[in-house]
Amino acid sequence: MVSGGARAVARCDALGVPPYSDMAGGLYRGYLTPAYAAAQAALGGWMEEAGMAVYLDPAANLVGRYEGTDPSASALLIGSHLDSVRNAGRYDGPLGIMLGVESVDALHRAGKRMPFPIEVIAFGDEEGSRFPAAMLTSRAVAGTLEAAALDLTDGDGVALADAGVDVGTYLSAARTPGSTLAYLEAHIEQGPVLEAQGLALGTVTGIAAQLRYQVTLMGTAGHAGTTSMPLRRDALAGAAEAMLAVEALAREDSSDLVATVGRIDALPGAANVIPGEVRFTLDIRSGDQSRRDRTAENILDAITSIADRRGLDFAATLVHDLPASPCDPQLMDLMDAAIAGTGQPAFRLVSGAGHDAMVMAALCPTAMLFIRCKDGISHNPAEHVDPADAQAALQVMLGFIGKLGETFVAA
Ligand code: HGY
Ligand code: MN
Ligand code: MN
Repeated sequence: MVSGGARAVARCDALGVPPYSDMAGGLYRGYLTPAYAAAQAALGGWMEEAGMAVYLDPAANLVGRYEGTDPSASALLIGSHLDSVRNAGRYDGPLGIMLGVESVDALHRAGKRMPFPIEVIAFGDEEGSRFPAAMLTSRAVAGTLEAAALDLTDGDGVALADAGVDVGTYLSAARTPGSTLAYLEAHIEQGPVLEAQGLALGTVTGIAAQLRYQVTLMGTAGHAGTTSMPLRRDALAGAAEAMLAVEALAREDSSDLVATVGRIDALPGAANVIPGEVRFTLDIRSGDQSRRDRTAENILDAITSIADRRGLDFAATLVHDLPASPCDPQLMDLMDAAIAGTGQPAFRLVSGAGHDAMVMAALCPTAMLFIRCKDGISHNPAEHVDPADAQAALQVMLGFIGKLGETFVAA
């Protein structure tokens, strides 16, 4: 018989191709796209088979609810995200959801109810790969999203309001404080630490602080053949210099600080036109928020100087500012104990990658379990997880849920 962990991996694989992907020959699943709807339909079926009542919340997150012995008790939420980056791996996000489904399936098959309901939540937008915002849907659930943040348009000019959600009721996805016992997220590590330690699993201590900007440099579009070099206001050449400054300033800091320009659009985008406008993303992270903010200021100052010297106009819009998010100390202890309970050594590590858990921390205590991935590769089709590691994670999640139940009854 296939283990629950192996089935979770197989389900992620099944969702890695059309119609669950918006691209042929690889995986891209954007928030509210046809592939997103298809993946929700498949997931809803799996949730029902696992004994859950399925519903869509006002932010188009799919939720499966498994009642506890006391339906009025606050719920344990288990989740991760269903969307992906472009040309993605198959496990970043979906694996945490599938392992949540498998956790409930195991309880259901054993005829077991916890003293609290369990809800498995598949968040819709974590990556920010369609609209220029990230963690939109967990921010809606955590109640930290403002109405103005819903004024979004994707790269094809489709407004969020026209993409299949009602922006008038979107914020009502917010859960009331106190209604959620805890949030548990299992996720591939997306880094090499566990593999280097020879460990399948680790308890996450916290998530690094993230800043994200959308940067615009404006020059003058002009004829590539007739505009002499001194007369040019080339926004793309300015952006190239700005990107090297980003890299140099991040390198100057020898801590965990990282800065990335991940996407660039040069307009009008023709071989014979000097680029008049360039837009690029800027992502800056560190476990130390003040270090992150200091470097961000230095980077923005450096780009301002480059723009001034080149006669370009410069604007940077803050997309998000996510504070460093420590996981709950008591839940970390429970996770360590659950790992030890399966005969594996407990091990703790920090997350440089962002997760919905960092947003959910505004609502309730959070816990994260990291699962080893091959060569630490993620955001890449080569992402790989050993089904045996996923099965080990499932055993730990069940141990964690059991221990949470004991704590709950004792409290
Ligand atoms: O950007 C991140 O860290 C996450 O993978 N969304
Ligand atoms: Mn990701
Ligand atoms: Mn992820």
